[in-house]
Amino acid sequence: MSRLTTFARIAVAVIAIAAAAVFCLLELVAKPSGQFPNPPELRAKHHTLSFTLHAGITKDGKNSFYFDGQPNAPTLRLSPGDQLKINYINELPAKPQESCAIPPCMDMTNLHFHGLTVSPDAPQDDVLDMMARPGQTLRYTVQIPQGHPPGLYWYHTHPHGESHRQVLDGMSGAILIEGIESYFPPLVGLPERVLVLRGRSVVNDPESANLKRSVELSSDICGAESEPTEEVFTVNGAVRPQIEIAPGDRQFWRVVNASADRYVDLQLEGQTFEIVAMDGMPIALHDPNHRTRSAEHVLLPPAGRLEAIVTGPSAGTARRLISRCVDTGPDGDPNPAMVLADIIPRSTANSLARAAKSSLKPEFKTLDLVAEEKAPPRFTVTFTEDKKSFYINGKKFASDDAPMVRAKVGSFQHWRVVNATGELHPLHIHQVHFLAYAENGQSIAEPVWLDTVNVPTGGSVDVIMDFTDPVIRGMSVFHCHLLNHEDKGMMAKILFE
Ligand SMILES: [Cu+2]
Repeated sequence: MSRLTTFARIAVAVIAIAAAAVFCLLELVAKPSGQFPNPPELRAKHHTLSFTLHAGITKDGKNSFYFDGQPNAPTLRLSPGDQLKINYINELPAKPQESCAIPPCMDMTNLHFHGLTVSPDAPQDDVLDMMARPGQTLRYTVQIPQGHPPGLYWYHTHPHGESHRQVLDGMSGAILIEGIESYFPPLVGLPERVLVLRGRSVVNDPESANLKRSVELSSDICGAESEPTEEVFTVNGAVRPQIEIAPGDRQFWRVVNASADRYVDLQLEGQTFEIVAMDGMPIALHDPNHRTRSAEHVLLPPAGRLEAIVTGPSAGTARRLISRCVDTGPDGDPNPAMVLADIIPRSTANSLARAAKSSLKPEFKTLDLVAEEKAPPRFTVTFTEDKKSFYINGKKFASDDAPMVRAKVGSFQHWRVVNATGELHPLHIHQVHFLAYAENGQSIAEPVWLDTVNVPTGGSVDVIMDFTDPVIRGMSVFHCHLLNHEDKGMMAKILFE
């Protein structure tokens, strides 16, 4: 600071005051202490949510989003029809302090709005041409369509070659498109929890042994794992926090698996999830007669989201929120069972926001896709890998690639995704959702609309892509959402035309 001129000091003060003013305007909701809080939130006002987000380095040398001077990523609340404006300033060092999947690291960064059906062209959800080098700023203006489904989405960085490191370090946050209670009115009045699950690397962490012990659930070998686990899960940044819910109380939980490369098989011990939405898509939207589904546990691949009603366990019973063991295959990374949080039987009265009644008019889409399901696939995605690289249809991604596939806007298309490797891979496609209806050639009992789907080892998944919305026109991508694999080539371009 001693080298700052008086002018620079004044400028810093003016910027700080301006930032504080913006901060107040945006109504950052801090929750009372003593209860496990939701992440801070920003709400759109007058149909616009506008703020500045920084990329920087934390005290311990990790990449991080900074909002309002704090290493934090606010939850963004918008309604269909709103505009999201983000000034994203890259203040990462020109000389990277960490290693990344494809050296040398460049500390480039950008934003992806995962799952949103918005334009893939700049200044919207463009991960190909919008890229900030250290010192540069990106200005996003993302128009949320009027008819956008309400639900949980998320934002994270997406620079090819460096995505894994940045997302593993925690560069991610939740996006809520408001109005889900219009599809399931019993949500009105329920306390809402936003739970952002991230992986935290314990490699080179002096606390590694303690951290691993604190979340350990079973000493059994999980699947084919042969190496020690390298990550523990955090919930809203905390390792094994305590989450309050009074016995018998119902809460609406909105959970995103924001880890870079770890699966979550989510279970609340002794309880059932009443599933309202998956990957931001209300179950009711396509199935008005069966507005929820129930499940003991739910597999969330990296990037997957679950929105569900949970009920507080009876008093005196210790309950935990856990991830069950996920066998990622003989070539996969260890993904052992882990405790995510302890459930405390205590009232949350007044400490959590409650869903208000929505004025959104639900639009139901009961589609008959049987003919397309029975038709042969119009495109097949095959995942392969060798010791160094990862491929889609034998091709390793390069930024100057032509599109691998072109899709006419206005159609539903049967795609098959084949996993010809010895480990799991989750397929994600930008801009659109798809109906996953068959696994390994067998019909799925309850087909589900997703934007990220797990593809079993040596197996396949059949999906119906929804390319009907004209807003998606432009160059987009699909890729494996184990971001280490995406960085090492498992991505391809698609032109929506
Ligand atoms: Cu993969």
